[in-house]
Formats: sequence, structure tokens, C-alpha cells
Amino acid sequence: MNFWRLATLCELCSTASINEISGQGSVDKVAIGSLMRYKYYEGSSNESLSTLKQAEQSTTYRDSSTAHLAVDGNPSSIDTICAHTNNQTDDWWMVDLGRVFEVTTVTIINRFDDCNCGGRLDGIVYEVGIATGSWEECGRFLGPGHGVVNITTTCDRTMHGRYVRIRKIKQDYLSLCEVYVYRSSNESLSTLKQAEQSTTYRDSSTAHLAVDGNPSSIETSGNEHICAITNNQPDDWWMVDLGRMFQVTTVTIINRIDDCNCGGRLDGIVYEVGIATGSWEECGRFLGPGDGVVNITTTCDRTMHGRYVRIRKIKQDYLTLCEVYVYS
Ligand SMILES: [Ca+2]
Ligand SMILES: [Ca+2]
Repeated sequence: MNFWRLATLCELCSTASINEISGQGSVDKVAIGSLMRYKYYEGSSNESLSTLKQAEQSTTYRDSSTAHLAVDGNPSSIDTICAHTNNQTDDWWMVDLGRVFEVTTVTIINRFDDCNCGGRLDGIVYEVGIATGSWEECGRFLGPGHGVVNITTTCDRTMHGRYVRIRKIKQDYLSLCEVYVYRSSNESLSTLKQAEQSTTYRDSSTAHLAVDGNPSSIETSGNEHICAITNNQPDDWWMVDLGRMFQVTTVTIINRIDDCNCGGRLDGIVYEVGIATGSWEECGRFLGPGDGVVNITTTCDRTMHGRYVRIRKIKQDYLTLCEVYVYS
């Protein structure tokens, strides 16, 4: 999506085009703006996930510098309409995307006005969280931001989350004129496909829970168990049938992160790809440490094709998988 094009179109519709259209009467500029927003924001894999979503920040410099100004759809980089925290260390701004997405890229529209303070963003970290208490680093921007309007950072691995936070790691004001969060156009090949596992810890910990589309990493929700779990044995495995052959490149596991403190159970797994269930070839390994890590992403060490993906323990422990995403 081209936001500058959107801005130009909106400019046009608020001036010459509208005057032309409105020769016979009044025109609802808001309605036209909404139509354009619909056209350019919806239905595209490049749709910004953050625009018009709920935002908050740790401090607010003045009453009119609210967090929402960074997702209001207005990309202007003149300070009076940007989100703005106080001048402190560790100040942050955060957006709730509404549900979990595979987050790949964040673009900030930086301040670009008489203040000459575009360098205030030198020293920020981007974080993605399944919940607001489980942040994982996606990437950093260390500058120089002075004179740069578009600051784009791509996560250094495949990450899933509902919340995106931008946090200062040096003391300064955090000024954000607009923040665009994008997801990958890649669709997971494993979601809602047929899954099985070698053993099942209890009746309610079935293999399907790792491809049910629910990425929650809290194993127990009331009386309900929401992650796939095998028994505590060596060589236990979980497997998904992708339905047909694909090139398999990346596997992301949503690891358990709750009061159990047992995220380390995944230390020691091997990922395998098979044309058939009897012809496994290794794609890669994860040897840890997984404790406290929600997104565990492994990329195959070579080009591989297969219909089945298996995750097998190579040390004795429970194999606990809250969600497994397989990508081409
Ligand atoms: Ca804005
Ligand atoms: Ca799940």
C-alpha cells in the first residue's frame, strides 16, 4: 500500500475534485475519506494492522500528544499532531492489533519539522507480544533518524503477536507521527490441518491443539487445556499433514509461557520434513534455551519439499506445542 498516494488522494478530494463533484451541492468529505481508506487499507496483504487500533503510551508530554495520534491514519510529520511522551528513559508506545498476527515490518513516520529533532528516535527497540507481559524483540533502530521520514524495521525472525511496543533505550522524547505495522503475506500451511502425536499426556491435550488457530501460550484456561502435550518420554513426536506437497522453509512454534515455567521443555527438538510419513529428512534443530521465549522459529538449512512436518524430541521431556506454523 502506498500511504503517500492515499494522502495525495485525500488532498485532492478535499480540494479540486470535491469542488468539481460538489457543483450541485455538498459533499461528505468524511465519507469520501472513508471510501478511500476502505479501498487502500482493506483487502490487501499490505494493509496496515495498526491503523485506527487502540494505542497507549507510558507518559504523555502534553494533553494533546496522545498515543492515538500515531495510528489515526494521518501521516503528517509536523509535531503538533504526533504522539509524544515525556523525556525519560524506557518510555514506550504500544498498539493492540486486536488479535494475533504474524508481524514482519514496522514503519514509523518520523517528525520532520522546524524542531530538527528527527534524531530523537535514535535508540528504540521494537517488541512483539502475545500478551502485554511477554515481550520479545523484533529489531532495533539506532539511527541516524535526523532528516529521515520513513523509518522501517523488519523483524529478524518470524514472530507472532497481538501487541507491538516501541520502547526508548536512550533518554529522550519518544515522538511518533504515525506507526504502520505489517504482516507477512505468507499463510501458514499447517493451520487447521490434520495432526497427530506419538502419545497424548491427557485426553484434552490432543495434537490438534497445535494447529487450531489459537496461539495462546497459557496451557490451561479454566478447565480447558489448550496446548498439545505428549507424555514424558524420549523420541516422542508431533506431526502435521499439510494435505499436499509444499516447499517448506520455516517453522514457528508458539511455546508455553505460564506459571509452569517450563518453556525449556522444547530445548532439544528436531524438525523433519517428509514426502511420506516413513521418509523423514532433517530440516533443523532447536537446542534452546526456550525458557521465556514465546516464538521459536527455525529455518530449514536447505531447500526442502514435503507433505508432512514432524517435530521430534531428542531429549527426554514432555513435548508441549501451543501452536505450530509452517511456512513455504
Ligand atoms: Ca498520525
Ligand atoms: Ca493452539
